[in-house]
Amino acid sequence: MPSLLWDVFCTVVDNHGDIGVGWRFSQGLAARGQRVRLWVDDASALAWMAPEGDPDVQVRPWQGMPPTGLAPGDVLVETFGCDIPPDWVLAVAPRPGPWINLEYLSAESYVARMHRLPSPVLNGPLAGRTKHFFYPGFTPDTGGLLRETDLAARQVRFDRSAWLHRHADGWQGEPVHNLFCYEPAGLPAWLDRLRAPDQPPAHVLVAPGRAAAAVRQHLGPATQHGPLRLTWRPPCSQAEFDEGLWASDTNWVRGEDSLVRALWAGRPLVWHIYPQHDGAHHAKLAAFLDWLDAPPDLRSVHRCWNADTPQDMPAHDPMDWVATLARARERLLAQPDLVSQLLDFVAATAPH
Ligand code: TRH
Repeated sequence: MPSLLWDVFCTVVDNHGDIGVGWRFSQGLAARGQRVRLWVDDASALAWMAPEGDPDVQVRPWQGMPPTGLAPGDVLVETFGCDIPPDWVLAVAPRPGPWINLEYLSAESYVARMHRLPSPVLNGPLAGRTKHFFYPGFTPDTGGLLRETDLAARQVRFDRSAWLHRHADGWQGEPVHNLFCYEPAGLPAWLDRLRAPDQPPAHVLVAPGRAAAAVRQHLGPATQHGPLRLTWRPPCSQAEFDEGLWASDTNWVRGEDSLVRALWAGRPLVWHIYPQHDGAHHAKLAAFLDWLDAPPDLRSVHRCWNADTPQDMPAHDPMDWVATLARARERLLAQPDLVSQLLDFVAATAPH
């Protein structure tokens, strides 16, 4: 595929997933020889998420009126239905070309049905142009997941013990939980269980932001609580965030991007799904657990972790989930990644 200029649009709704996915996606394009303008309404999180930037990804402010005199781009990407105003479309893509609507990730069955469907614009200044839905997903009939070309090689080179000695304060070989969540109703009970005097030593790497605030609200700022040791993690780059997932025995992740990264880590994981007001996240979670072929105790733990009110978490040993997650990773590695699939799709739809 020749080097094209991609205009990727991203709105930060809340949390870090929108810009997190937008950045990984843009970098994935750049790694495959493409040039990207990433238009974002709030790029502040990139200061810690991607401090080194990327020479082939220009981060540009998406505010107000479009700048004049822009070089025309080749492909337009709207992430998560962020709805690019016509003025902007005409400024960056004066010639009609591929226009992709990159959607949210789900394991639900509608994804395969909707993936790649056209959505013609019927009215207004953009009438006659066509957007195409592009759905990430877990199965070969979807757009797949973001995955770097060198991911597996970096994982093989990774030195877990050295990483934990550097980043987990006072780590002495105890099992490590990586905690990146919202405010699960079951969090206080989970922490209380880990700190009970009869429990073996455990270490929790607490992600900054909402996870840290929720833990601090229950335990205060101290780092040692009986057998439980906490490390308050600072905000770090995506590369280091991923390494934390590779290093941990169990990854308690949330949202969209960290779930995918935990799947690549291939370690036991529990997902705190982004809650939607209409409760649609319950079906989304169930579909994911079905795809994962999750054993009953992993499903029960997910039910508790995602419940609106505290519920007793069943006895479980995350080590029992190792094979399930390893199999999931193998299945996913056998499928083409999202950026490669999108490049093929654009090559097939672009006017020749
Ligand atoms: O932050 P999130 O909860 O984002 C969510 C979800 O994507 C959700 O689907 C979306 O609708 C909502 O935002 C608006 O969780 P997520 O998706 O895992 O994104 C977190 C990103 O932050 C991910 O790219 C990893 C990155 N990160 C770092 O790079 N360093 C850090 O220190 C931390 C804590 C996160």
